[in-house]
Amino acid sequence: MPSTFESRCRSCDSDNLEVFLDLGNTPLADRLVSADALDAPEPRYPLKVAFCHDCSLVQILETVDPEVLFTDNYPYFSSISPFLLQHSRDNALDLIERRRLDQDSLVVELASNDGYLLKNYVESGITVLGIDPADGPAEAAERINVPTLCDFFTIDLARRLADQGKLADVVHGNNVLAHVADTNGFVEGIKILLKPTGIAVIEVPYLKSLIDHCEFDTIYHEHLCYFSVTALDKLFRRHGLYLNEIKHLGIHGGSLRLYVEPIEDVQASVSEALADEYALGIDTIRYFEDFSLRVQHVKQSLLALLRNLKAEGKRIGAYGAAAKGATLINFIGIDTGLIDFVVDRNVHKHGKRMPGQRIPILPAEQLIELMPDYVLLLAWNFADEIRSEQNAYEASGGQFIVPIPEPGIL
Ligand code: JHZ
Repeated sequence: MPSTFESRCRSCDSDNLEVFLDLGNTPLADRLVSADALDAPEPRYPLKVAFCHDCSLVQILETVDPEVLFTDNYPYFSSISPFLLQHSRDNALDLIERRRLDQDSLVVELASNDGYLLKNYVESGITVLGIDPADGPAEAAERINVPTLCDFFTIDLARRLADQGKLADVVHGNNVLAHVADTNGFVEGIKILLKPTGIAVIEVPYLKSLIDHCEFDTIYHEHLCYFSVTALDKLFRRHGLYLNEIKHLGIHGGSLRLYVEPIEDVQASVSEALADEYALGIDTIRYFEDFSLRVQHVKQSLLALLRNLKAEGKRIGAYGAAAKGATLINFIGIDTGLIDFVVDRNVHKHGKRMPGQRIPILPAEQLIELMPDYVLLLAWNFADEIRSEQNAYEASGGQFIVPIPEPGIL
């Protein structure tokens, strides 16, 4: 499977990159292994994380072909999480009010997945267009009346839409900016697609949260970039777009919602975040220098915890066949000798196995029947939601283990 090594910054094209974390060679995090592929070898790709000394962007150096990553059998369906659905609905309702959107407005979402966000606009009679290259989620969106173009968003597609008079009042892009190989092309495409009075509302996991909480498992080949406000501000300005406002969100271990417009009107939320990041030194390699050691510490202490429990004869399962779970188990070396199975609510994942370690994935309802002594929370970002769904498991004496920021029993 094709991949390319990048020696230049994905944002500013500098060659002044410095690697500060090497997670080894890992399999693709969302390439779950189906029963008929158990004998086939799984390709692995280097996972090295670098800092750009010129524009501060943190990024991985390997680009795996997006066709391989996101088209056939992409198993991620946003609508699995009620929390994410509510979070998205609140976002849409807020924008309908703030921007006074009506029947004449157009809202476009890049990476619209199964229509989890746009359906809220459809409900209000607002015209929408979803764009997503993954056929399974795109078909699911069509089934709930969210018109979806099954394609990658590129400058060319933005031009075609603009030529057809399809200019957007709002462009959404949640958890997609980090996923695109042509970072500048994607941002330029947003500029082309937006009305001069339009706004792009984009969510990205926040680099500061990743570093502070040691969320190294959120690093995998789908995520090419890891954003600070400092790096984002530079990226948007290069394309005549302005990061005017940000909100800090708890979702996905700590994210930013970015409000980006063709007109400059920078609010205090942005200037304060830039000042905070400068004070922390996020624009220098020093900020990242001890990260690799901290990651090694999590690896050793989680392995020790799981091995000790096994030595006591305990049975251990896991919850959440998440992409981040694939990084965690493969980097740490958690295999079927330690974890018997992973449960998950997503039916598209059942019957498959986790990449690399080949741990079987079962329906979430089976947890209470199988009743392992401990469950490693691979989807630790949804800990509250999962614990409330599985309260019978805890009530029956089961215990959850969190892997990060410090491995421990809840
Ligand atoms: P989840 C995803 O990563 C995908 P992942 C993507 N790469 C991205 O950018 C990030 O999010 C931000 C399941 N689950 O969403 C669903 C339950 O079973 O944290 C998922 O398989 N029961 C685009 O895959 C997994 O857990 C539940 O109650 O690392 C969670 O994966 C809930 C809430 C989830 O992200």
